[in-house]
Amino acid sequence: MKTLGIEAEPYLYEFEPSHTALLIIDMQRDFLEPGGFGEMLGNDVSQLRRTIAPNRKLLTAWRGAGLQVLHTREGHRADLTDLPPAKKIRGRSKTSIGDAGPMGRILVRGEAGHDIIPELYPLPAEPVIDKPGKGAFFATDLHAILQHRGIKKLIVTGVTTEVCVNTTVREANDRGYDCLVPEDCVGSYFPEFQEMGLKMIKAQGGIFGWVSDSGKILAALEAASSNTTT
Ligand code: TIU
Repeated sequence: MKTLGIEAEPYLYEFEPSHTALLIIDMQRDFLEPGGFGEMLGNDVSQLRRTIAPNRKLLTAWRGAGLQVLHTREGHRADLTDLPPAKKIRGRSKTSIGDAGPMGRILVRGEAGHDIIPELYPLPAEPVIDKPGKGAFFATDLHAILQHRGIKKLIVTGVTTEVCVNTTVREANDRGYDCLVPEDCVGSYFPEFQEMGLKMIKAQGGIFGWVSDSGKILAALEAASSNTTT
C-alpha cells in the first residue's frame, strides 16, 4: 500500500500503512468493567466503555489490512518491586495497587482485572507491552520493538485520554513518532479532560500529534483497498 491520507486536525495525517502501528493503551478490565478498580474509585466507567465498539471496528479493519497492532497494560510485578512507593500511597485510598480488589490484586500482572477486555483481546502475534507507568515508553521495550519493525507512525487509542494516552503520545513525539489519536477511540472518566486532552495534542500546529476519528481512518483504508483491487 502506498502513502495514505487521513482527514485530521490540525491538517492531513499522511502515513505509509506498513510503517504505521495501531497502539491500544490500557483497555484493561480494571479500568473499563463495572465492578473494577476504576469504578471502585468512584469513576463513571460508561465514559470509557463508549470507546469499546469503535476500537473493535478499527482493530478489525487494521488486522484485516494485515497491519501491525500492539497493546499495553498498566500494572506491576506480583512482588511490587517495580511499584514506586509514591504511586502506592498516592490518593490515600483505603485500597490501592497490589491489594485485593474486585477482580484479583489491583493492577498486578496475571490478575483478571489487569488483563485486556475480551472485546479487544490481543492475538498471539500482537505484542503486549506491560508498563509500570503511565507512558508506554517508560521502563518498557516498546521503542526497541517499534524500531525493529520499522514503525515510524502510531495510531494511539485507549484509556485514559489525559493520563496514559496523553503521556504516551508525548513520549512518542519526543522519540520521533508521528501520532494520530482518533477521538472516538479514546476515553476519559471526565468529559472536560477528554476535550482538553485532545485539544492539547493538536494545538500549536500539532504540537504532539494529530486528532481525527475512526471513521476517517476506516475510510482511508477502504479507499486504499478498493484502489488496489480495481
Ligand atoms: N491507563 C491510565 O490512564 N491509567 C490511569 O490511572 N488513568 C487514570 O485516569 N486514572
